[in-house]
Amino acid sequence: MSYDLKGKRVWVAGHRGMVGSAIARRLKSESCVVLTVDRSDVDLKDQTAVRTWITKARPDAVFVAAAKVGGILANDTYPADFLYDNLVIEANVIEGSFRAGVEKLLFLGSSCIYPKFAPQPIVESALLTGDLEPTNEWYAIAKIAGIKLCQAYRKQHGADFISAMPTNLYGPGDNFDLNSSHVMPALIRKAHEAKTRGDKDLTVWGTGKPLREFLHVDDCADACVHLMKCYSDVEHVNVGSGEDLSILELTRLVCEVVGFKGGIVHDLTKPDGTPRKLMSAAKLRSTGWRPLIALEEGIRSSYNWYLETGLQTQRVQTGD
Ligand code: GFB
Repeated sequence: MSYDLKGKRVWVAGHRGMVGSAIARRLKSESCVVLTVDRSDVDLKDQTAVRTWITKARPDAVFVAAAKVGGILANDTYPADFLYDNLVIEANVIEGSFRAGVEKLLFLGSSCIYPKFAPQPIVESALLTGDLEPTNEWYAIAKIAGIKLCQAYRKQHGADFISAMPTNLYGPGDNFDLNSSHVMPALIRKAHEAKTRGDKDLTVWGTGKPLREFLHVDDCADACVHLMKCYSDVEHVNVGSGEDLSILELTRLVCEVVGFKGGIVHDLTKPDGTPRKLMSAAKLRSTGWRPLIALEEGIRSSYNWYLETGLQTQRVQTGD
């Protein structure tokens, strides 16, 4: 089964976000017409606005990369926003796409859809086999609903809607705000600031023992385009690197790349979250895809992006 993107009108919903912008960059080499719309023109939480826009824009294919995202603390602090916003955005985009006769749609979820204590590495069939991790169950429930919505349109109407579940992503366009970010950009910023100030220590949240898998967002975008072209089935597909490391090991690696030589201390008032969520990469690998960006190389390029672009944004936001 293959879907040719050549000459197609392809809507990247969420093109301002880290994942959406990476998909839009990746699509430049696909000879397709990339469609985007800014939030100021169409609020994806507004069903009428979404339906009207899709009818006019006539996309053939859609990547649903629009979502409210954040790290462990943001997820735990704003459960209503993470559940409601994500449910409404995905429902509007998926239903609107179906109504407008979209030929192919790829919905992006997250590795947090799996049970907190799922056997590792986590295979796709582990979905809905146990309780979720409480710090992000709201986001997880919304993402599970998105997978089910794609499956429901396939079952009821034969729509070719598929889902991809990326692991923890990082890269250009990441959020470096320490309260709402994921661990990778937080550590890059903390290590940079600690080095610049000449601090003795850098503080990591939690015990440092949780294990996490990381994938560069450009690899994720490449996997999504690959799946859009070659995958067409009910079950979602894990998108990961197939390798994980502890938060403490990650902290050491980031400090090495950034050049911070001080110590590491732990803030045990912050949550650890799920102990481990290494996803099985077997299904995606069996389709012939593999990641190209090694972790250290990815951290180095993310740090460079932070120095060249992220820091400027931060200065504008804080008025420094
Ligand atoms: O990336 P992160 O925020 O999210 O945190 P999750 C991963 C681990 O890093 C946790 C630790 O054990 C954190 O306690 N950590 C250490 C830190 N220092 C820091 C820090 O300075 N900032 C942050 N943010 N973490 C998210 C979910 O879970 O993963 C989302 O909440 C989503 O729903 C995303 O699924 C991919 O990996 O725990």
